Amino acid sequence: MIQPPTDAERSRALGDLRYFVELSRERGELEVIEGADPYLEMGALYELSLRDTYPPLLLFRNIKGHAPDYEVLMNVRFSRVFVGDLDMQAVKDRRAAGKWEAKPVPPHVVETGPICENIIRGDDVRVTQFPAGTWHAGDGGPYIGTDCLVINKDPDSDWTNVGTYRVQVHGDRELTVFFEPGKHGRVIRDRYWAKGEPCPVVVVVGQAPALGDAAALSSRYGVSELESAGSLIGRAVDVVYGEVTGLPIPADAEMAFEGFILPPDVDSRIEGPFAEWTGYYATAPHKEAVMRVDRVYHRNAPMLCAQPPTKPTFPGRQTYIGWIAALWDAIEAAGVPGVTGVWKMLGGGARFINVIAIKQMHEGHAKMAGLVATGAGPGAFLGRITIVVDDDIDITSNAEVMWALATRWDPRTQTDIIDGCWSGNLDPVLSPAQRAADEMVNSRIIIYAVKPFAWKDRFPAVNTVDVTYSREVEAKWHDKLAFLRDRA
Ligand SMILES: Cc1cc2nc3c(=O)[nH]c(=O)nc-3n(C[C@H](O)[C@H](O)[C@H](O)COP(=O)(O)O)c2cc1C
Ligand SMILES: [Mn+2]
Repeated sequence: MIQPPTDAERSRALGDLRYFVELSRERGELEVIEGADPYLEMGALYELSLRDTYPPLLLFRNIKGHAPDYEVLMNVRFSRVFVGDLDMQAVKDRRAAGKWEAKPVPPHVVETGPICENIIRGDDVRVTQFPAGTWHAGDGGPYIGTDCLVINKDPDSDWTNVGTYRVQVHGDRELTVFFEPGKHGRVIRDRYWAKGEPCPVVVVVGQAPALGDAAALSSRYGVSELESAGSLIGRAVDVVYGEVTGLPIPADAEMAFEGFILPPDVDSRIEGPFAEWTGYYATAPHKEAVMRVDRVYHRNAPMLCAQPPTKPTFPGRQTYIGWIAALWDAIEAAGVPGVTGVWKMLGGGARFINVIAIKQMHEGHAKMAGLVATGAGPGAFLGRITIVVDDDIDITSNAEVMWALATRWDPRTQTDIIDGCWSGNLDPVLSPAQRAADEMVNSRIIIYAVKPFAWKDRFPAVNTVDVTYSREVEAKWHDKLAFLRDRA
């Protein structure tokens, strides 16, 4: 198996998309694809690539119907260089390196940068000249923003937010941005609308991987993800100010659209449907306010990042190290002791199934962990199931977690069900009536699959060979037995 990149390589790559591509090429993890069709074919190839746990970086060139040097780059967020190893150690390393909200690095303003190599203004703007995939057959149109940054600024403070929200193409100067209720970009947009003003906004497509990472994580309200990204890469992110909005734009980004989200009564389009990460088309096509594009900035031969959702069961999609680290940080920050691991179970994507391992220290300890995880910022949105287990369970293994459920959980006495929790349009189980009433909440379950504290020392002993003895025996027999020798 190919080794993960060195720390130095990785940290440089996270701050520099073009180096990221070069490094992946050197490591044999880049697949260049010539002549694919952005209508369905690119999406199908992408989904095929997710059969691997570490999918290759896909670089599409000579995309059908587009100028040859407008390229699309996929799988940045799932690639080996980005995720490192998919194990608990990766989460621990990420936490140790992270704490990025605690030591933000403000961006550094520069006069110009590669993003200014081409600036297209006003009526010359033609968004449709750039390749945007129609990723799945049921989609309502092409989406140029999937692995993107949406930047807007609170009108009443200095807070500049950066989030990843999907962006659909409707015309040469018309996009829509889909924010779920409660997401920061939406809270900010609505403040402009409340004043009767359009919301200034920048959409970046193609950015340093650390920026994409920070944009997709649930940073705290009021925290700028530009500063979090600076902390992640250990230096300030260079930004230029947009000509019409004054918003910061990463100076080495590949492409940026700048303009305004008009109040919905001025111009709206039908957004969606769109194949979502839950594995469904749950959000009904609906009216979404138009973002009118006044400027396009792009580098020469831009590489547009894309990462459309797929069903969360593909092996190549199980890469949520940053999200897991953020949840663990939040649980500890709330004062829960003895947490030995946090994980997201296969099949639940980055949100649905939280697993927390604890070394039980007192009565009610498991409850603390479960309740906090269910309500914490990085766990609350669509965190439908939280499972608390003892520290002897390997929570990176679905089978081990299911074993804990099967053997340590009494459904009636070791379960909490909590109503009225944060959900969104994407949630497949929201009923038509709830959607009609804009009732975006539903229940959560917390499963305490732990040995009951009061008699945990009398709980039946676990059936297993002692680890140290097992290693001794393995060493003794290794060369004689094929099933030991040929083990990967
Ligand atoms: C590839 C990708 C696409 C996403 N698309 C959306 C989206 O369309 N709408 C949305 O509300 N959140 C979307 N998210 C999740 C948000 O990026 C995430 O909740 C983030 O925390 C939002 O930033 P905020 O906390 O500043 O609001 C997406 C995440 C990823 C990784
Ligand atoms: Mn935010």
